Amino acid sequence: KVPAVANPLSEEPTGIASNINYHAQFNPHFSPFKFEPDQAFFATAESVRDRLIKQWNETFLHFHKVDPKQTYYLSMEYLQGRALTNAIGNLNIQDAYADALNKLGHELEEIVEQEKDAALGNGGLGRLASCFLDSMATLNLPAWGYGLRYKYGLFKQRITKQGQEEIAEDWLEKFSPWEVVRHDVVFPVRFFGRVEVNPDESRKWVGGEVVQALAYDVPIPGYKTKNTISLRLWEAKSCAENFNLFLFNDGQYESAAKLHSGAQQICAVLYPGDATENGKLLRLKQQFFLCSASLQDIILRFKERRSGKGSWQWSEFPSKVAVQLNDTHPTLAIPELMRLLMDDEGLGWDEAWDVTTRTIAYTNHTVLPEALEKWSQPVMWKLLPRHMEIIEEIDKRFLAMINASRPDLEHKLSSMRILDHNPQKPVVRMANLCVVSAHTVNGVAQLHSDILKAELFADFVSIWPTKFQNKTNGITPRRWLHFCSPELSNIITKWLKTDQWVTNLDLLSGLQKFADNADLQNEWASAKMANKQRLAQYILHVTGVSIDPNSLFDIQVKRIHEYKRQLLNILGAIYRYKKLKEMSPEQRKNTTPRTVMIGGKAFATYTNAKRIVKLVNDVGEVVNNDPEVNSYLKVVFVPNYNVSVAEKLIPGSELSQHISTAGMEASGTSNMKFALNGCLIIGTLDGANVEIREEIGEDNFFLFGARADEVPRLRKERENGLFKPDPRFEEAKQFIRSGAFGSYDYNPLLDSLEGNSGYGRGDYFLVGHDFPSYMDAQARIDEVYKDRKKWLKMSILSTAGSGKFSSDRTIAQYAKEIWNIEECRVP
Ligand code: DL6
Repeated sequence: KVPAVANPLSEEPTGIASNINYHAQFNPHFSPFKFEPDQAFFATAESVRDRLIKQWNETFLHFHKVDPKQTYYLSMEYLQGRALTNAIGNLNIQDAYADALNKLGHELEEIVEQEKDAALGNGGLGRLASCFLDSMATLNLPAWGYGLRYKYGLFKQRITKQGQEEIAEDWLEKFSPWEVVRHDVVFPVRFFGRVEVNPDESRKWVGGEVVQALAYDVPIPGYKTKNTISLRLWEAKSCAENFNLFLFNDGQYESAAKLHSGAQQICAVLYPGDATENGKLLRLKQQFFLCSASLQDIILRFKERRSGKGSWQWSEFPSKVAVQLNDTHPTLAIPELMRLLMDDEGLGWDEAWDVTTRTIAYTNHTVLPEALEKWSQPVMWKLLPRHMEIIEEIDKRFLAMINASRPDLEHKLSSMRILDHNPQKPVVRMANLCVVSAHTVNGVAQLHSDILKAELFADFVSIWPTKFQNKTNGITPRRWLHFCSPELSNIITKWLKTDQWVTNLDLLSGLQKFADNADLQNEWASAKMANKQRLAQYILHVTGVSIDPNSLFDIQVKRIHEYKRQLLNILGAIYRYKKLKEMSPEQRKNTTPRTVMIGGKAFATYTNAKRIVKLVNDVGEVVNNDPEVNSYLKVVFVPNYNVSVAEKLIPGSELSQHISTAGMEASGTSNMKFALNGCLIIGTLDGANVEIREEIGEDNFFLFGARADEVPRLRKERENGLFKPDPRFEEAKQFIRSGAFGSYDYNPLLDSLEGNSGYGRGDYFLVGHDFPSYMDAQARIDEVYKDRKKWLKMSILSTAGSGKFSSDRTIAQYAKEIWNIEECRVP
């Protein structure tokens, strides 16, 4: 009944419905005779994309005209998740879309569930990049993201009797309705080859393999603004000349297409396993591919925008371009920018170095030694010979600078240098290259930035004391409260008498004065209960386990890693189970019923992480099927944790665990999402927990565990045999060893918690040390939960104290204190 002739930009439900209908009938992806939910999703998304493209074009033209200084965020990861709810929410047309879909016989809630997550990232670092894009657009900043268009993003996790199984996740299986391929934006990217020296001493990188980088733009709309920025993702492709027709006609199909398939490998998967030499080479190729394509594009845009404005100088580049490196993964942007400026544009070293160092800034996201990238020098010489020359020169000049001006640091040079010439394993230290070359280096939470300055980069701080900053991470309040928990969002708007908090999160502090108000508490409780019921249905659907919405919902979701200590959580649950078993039925009635939910993916080759996944599942199997206690405790492993699962879990949570060994979690961002949603935190003084506790008040945070500054001493004491384990800890481990959770051999995992030192032993992550204070904090939680009013007050205060953790605040600080860019709003 809906006419197929559409005004693509109508905001009326009938006009929207006809635009959806138009896409369903006239785009060639599906048969026009069906309109099942998945077809409806694609048609709906395409109709939204029409609006985004218009806004994207207007934004691009406006930036082009104004020519402001623009930021380019280079990241190997973006965890975008689903886009539909976010897009129609930011465009403020959700209701009209819901009505339009009703006219077409569908429910918006059902349609949004059809979308696959775009999971082009592993965890916090990638999700942070996506939150940042949302804030850049919302703040009307001239800023773009650059990344790679992986065919297979983060793997799908399947749980079997053996534990975690990884399956390739084909998010492009049908296609992505959000991206726009730009056949006119293609750059050549070279690998291997050799360096030719010209008679005038200038150099040219020639030969080797050349692949094409093709741009795909994903429009990123800001909230209630026309500004729509770009996430430009590069795909690698080969050109027709690289296809050997002669060999193909000779039946040698693989040889004929060798260069083609080589190009396709580059963007085939997010983070290819790097245990083999081939895997390492591929990862390095990916990093360079991102850097080279992005910088060629940035330079071209700079020239285009400048050329309309009379004569210009290269020295103006840093006043028009800021490049932010998201961790060390895009470090090759440094030598690539140097190469492009010197070899292609003819600048001398000093001028190129001045431009590069005034353009590039670096964010560090980890102090874990194994995560600090080091690339083999021989591999780099082979793949990127010209870049290695440049890196050598940077290293040489750094050395000379220290020798000339800081002789007191000479004995530190072996660890400060960019090139580590260890004859067994010569490597390039990417973090050192970033610190030497970037104008600003920042950590991602105050504690983390302090640790960077006091430990990891202490010697560099003594040379460049003003180079180091802190930028505490943040999350977008749109996705992580306004859209994922509309009930709570409405209550907040009602009590604050404004919805301005969605873009000015500090306004949440206005809830503090109502924290004791019985009416607010009742509304709060019913919104939470509705979210818990929805979550319970989801858990039943994906695991078959029925959970009680009246129990305390206790959630830990994040990548599985020993330092994040999911093992501490499950050992606590095991101890709780054992005690419940020992209680009389009467005693059990006095306990606080709990549902412990743990979710997260383990890296495919990380054996202990996979053992932890298996253990959580095995414990759940026993506990959930034990009729004596299963109304007091359930343990659920939430499979395939990703952004859209998080959007269901977080609104329904009441307690969440952020329990890493102090000093090891750079920031954490899910802690912010949970606190914003009125969930109480049990946590250590680690990463952003420290600031969350300061903001929401220490009475509203369940603190336990060693502090970061105590950790080295505790490890030493342990090495010296001075650690005395708590009997509860011993009991929990012994219970597993007794076979209470099946016959799987958990001894290697438990052995990591035993002994005083040694590889895979010695409890490096201090689970044993922190166990008693963790259990005491858990006992306090059980007591407070019985006092409904107190719990609700704490929950309201958690939300009220979360204003600081908006990514709008973080990005505004980057814009002012690192990038020096200003708002450029589309009129
Ligand atoms: O800054 C985003 C995110 C932090 O919140 C996490 O604490 C931190 O672990 C993560 N870092 C990384 C880097 N690699 N490692 N490990 O993912 O960054």
